[in-house]
Amino acid sequence: GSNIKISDDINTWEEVNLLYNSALKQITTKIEILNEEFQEVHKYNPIEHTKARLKSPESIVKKLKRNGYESTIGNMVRYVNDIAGVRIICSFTSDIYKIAEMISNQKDIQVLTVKDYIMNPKPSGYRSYHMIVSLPVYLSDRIVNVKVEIQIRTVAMDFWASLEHKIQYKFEGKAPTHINSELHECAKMVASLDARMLSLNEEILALEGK
Ligand code: 0O2
Repeated sequence: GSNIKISDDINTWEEVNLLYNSALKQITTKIEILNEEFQEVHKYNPIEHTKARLKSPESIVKKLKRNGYESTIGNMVRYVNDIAGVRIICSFTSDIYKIAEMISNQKDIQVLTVKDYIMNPKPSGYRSYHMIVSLPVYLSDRIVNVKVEIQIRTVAMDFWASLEHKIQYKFEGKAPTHINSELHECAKMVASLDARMLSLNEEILALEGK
C-alpha cells in the first residue's frame, strides 16, 4: 500500500531482536519449503538438518570491538553480518550448490556476498559455503531489509568444523602447532571422504537410471 516505506532504520535493541528473529523464521520456512518441494520432485532430501540461531548480545559486542567499532545499534546492523545465522547441513557437496542456487533464485532474497570456502578452503582447513543474504521483513508501517548469514556444509564438514571450533575455543585461538596441523590433515581427509561419497552416490544413481 501507499503507507509502505522501505527503510533499513533499526533504532533499538528490541527492534534488532524482533527483526532478526523474524528474518530467521522466514528463511527457515523458505528452506523447509524448498526441501519439501525437492523431496517431491527428486525423491530425496538434499537437506539433512538445519540450525538457526541469533547471535548473543555479548558475541555481537565482542565482534564489533574486535573489528574496532563502537557498540551502537547502527554499527551492529552495518557491520555484523551474522546476527541472524542459519546453518544448512546436507549429505553431499553437490547438494550444497543446489541449495545455494535455490535460495539465490528466490525473488525476495538478495544475495549480498558469497564466500566459497569449499573451492577455496581457509588456511585452517575450514570448508563451507557462506552466503550473506538480505530479505524483507514486513512490519505494520514499513519494510525492513534484514541480513542473514547462511552457512551450507556437508555432515562431514560440519563434524570437522564443530571439533575445530571447540579446540580453538579451548586454546583461545592459539592451539599448539601439532594440533593445528593434525586438524589440517583431518580437513583433507574430510574433503577426500566427501568426494568419494559423492562419486559413490553418483554411481548408484546412474545404476538406478536417475
Ligand atoms: P561463531 O561462533 O560461529 O558465530 P567474520 O565473520 O568477521 O569472522 P568473515 O570473513 O566476514 O569474518 O566471515 P566468514 O569467515 O565468512 O564466516 C565467519 C563464520 O564462519 C564464523 O563465525 C564461523 O561460524 C565460521 N568459520 C569461519 N572460519 C572458520 C574456521 O576456521 N573454523 C570454524 N570452525 N568455523 C569457521 P564466527 O562469528 O567467527 O563465530
